Parts: sequence; C-alpha cells; structure tokens
Amino acid sequence: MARERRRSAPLELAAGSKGGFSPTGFRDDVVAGLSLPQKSLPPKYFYDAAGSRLFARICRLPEYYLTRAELALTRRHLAAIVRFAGRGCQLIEYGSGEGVKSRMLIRALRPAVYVPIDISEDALLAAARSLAREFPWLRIAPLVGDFSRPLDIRVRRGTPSVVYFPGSTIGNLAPEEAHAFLSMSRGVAARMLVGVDLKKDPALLHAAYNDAAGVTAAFNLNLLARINRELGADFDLRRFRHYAFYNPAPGRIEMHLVALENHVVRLGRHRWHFAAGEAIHTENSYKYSAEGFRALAERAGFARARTWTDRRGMFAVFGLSFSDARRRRAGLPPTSPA
Ligand code: AVJ
Repeated sequence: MARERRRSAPLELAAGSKGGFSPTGFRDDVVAGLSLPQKSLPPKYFYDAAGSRLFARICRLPEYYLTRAELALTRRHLAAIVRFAGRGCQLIEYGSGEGVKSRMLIRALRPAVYVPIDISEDALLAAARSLAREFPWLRIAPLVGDFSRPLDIRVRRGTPSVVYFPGSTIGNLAPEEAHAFLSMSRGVAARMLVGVDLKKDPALLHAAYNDAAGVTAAFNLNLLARINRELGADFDLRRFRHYAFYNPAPGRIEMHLVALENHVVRLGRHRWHFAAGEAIHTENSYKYSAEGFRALAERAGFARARTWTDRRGMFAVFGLSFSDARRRRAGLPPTSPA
C-alpha cells in the first residue's frame, strides 16, 4: 500500500520545464568548437549515459578527494548549513541530487519543494524517482537544463528559495562567467550554497585528474565516442590521449585530448585536420582560495559569505546571502516571507 502511494509521486517533467535547453545544440557546438583555432568542446557534453556512469566512478576514486571532502564537510557543518538555508525553503539544486550529500541536506532541511536541475533527463528522472521513494513527503519538480542561461523557475511567492550548487561544478566556469552566474542567480534566490574546490598542492590536484585506474582518461575520451555515436563522426580514440594538468597562473586544471599523429576527422561534410600533438581543450576546472571566492561573490552582489570546510581544508561550501534591502535597490521582489 505504501508502495502504491510512493509510486504516485508526480515526477513527469512539467510543460516548459526544459529550461530552454535544445538537443540540436550538441551538433552546432561540436562543429563550432572543432572549427576554432584552438579546438575545444564544452564540458557539459561529457554527461551522456556512459559519461554519467564514468563520472560516478570518478567520484569514488581514491585520488578524487572532492566528493568525499564535500560530503565530510556537509556532515560536519550540517546544523549550521541548515540554519543558514532555513527549513521549509524551496531548494533548487543544480545537479540531479542522486548523491548522499543531497539526501542528507533534504532530510535535515525538509524543503517545501525540491527542484533538481540537470542536463541529463535520464539521470534527472531516475534520481527524482529514487528520491520520491526515499522521501514520500517531498514535492519534487525536476527541470532539464544547465547553468549557462537563466532558468525559468516559477518561484513560489512567500517561500524563500535557496540555490544549491554543489560539487565544484562552478569551477567549469571562468571567474568572469562565475561572476555572471552568481549575479543572475540573485534574481532566483536570496541565498545560495556553493561547493568549491580549493587551491592546494598541485600534486594532489594533478593526481585527482590523472587517476591510476584511467577512469578520468576514459571519461575524457568518451566525449569523442559520444560524438561518433550521436553525430556519426569518425574519431579514432586510439589516436588521442587524455592530458590533464594544473595551470597555477589562472588556478585551474585543464583537460585536453591530444592527437598522437597527423590525421583527419570527419563529421558529415566537415573535415578537421589534426597535427600530431594538437589538443582539443575539453574542460577547465577552476580552484579558488576561500578569500578569492568570497571576493568574487561579493563583487556579484552577495554579502556576508559564510565558509564551511572539511578538516583538511580541501573543499569549501560557501553560504551566500543577498539581503532584501539589496534586492529592493536592485529592483528585485523580496523573497523572504514577511
Ligand atoms: C563535475 C566539473 C566538478 O571538474 O572536477 C572530474 C568534472 N572532470 N574529473 C571536476 C571532472 C574530470 C568535475 N566537475
């Protein structure tokens, strides 16, 4: 009986809930990226079904400390994080919320509504279904989209919204883009919880993106396999090598796929020549100091940044708030209940 009721949770995507996300964009983005003088591909396309499975394996790798550090700090500071966000809020999460961390937060926060936003519809609906089973009381309103453009979220009046952006996904944005994303988010929520990977010994950063088991390499190369599968290109994966390194001046991990020999790749009527040693830039993963990130958030209009970190100082979650006084000055409606 309980099972019946749980199954009835409304989990279909609501009309217009695709967040302006267009599937045809993939081909255009690939063609545009490979036609640039510095060939590059957007990292959001890593996450097809195979890529999402590989990423889940990355999160369990001994070298990939990020996931464990964020989980540990969320557990450690849960009471303070919940006090900051406020029980009964509308929780808007970028990411499908399938992780232990999101469950921990949902259990403690008891949000009135939970809006998971993810680029992968399959991952989103699967995660939403399992959350509905675990939390039968939870209203879930999944949304397909990414964080590259403002989302059309129908914010419930009178219920404060909190944007939760865990996993250091914000690290995929350059600091100026992260600034724009944070400024844009002020229109959706007066509070944000943002997970950010911190600057540290480059050897640890390097290892996290060059795991001994080769899972990160497989994740990176899967992007080419996906282009072959979905767009009919003829990438020969044996002719490319995963190459990731920490670049300390901009403070980022860069991931590339480097051609091992001179050759040509075809996609429809397009042909791209690869010289031996030429790279496709596939991802940037920016790392911040706690002060550096707080300064960025303040420039984006947020005040009173709170910082929570794990014991080893590897990772941080920032609690950013935007006061109603500031919202009024910016011409935005108040989000907190009177
Ligand atoms: C999901 C963007 C946070 O940058 O660490 C993991 C993606 N890339 N290993 C990261 C990723 C290679 C990850 N983010």
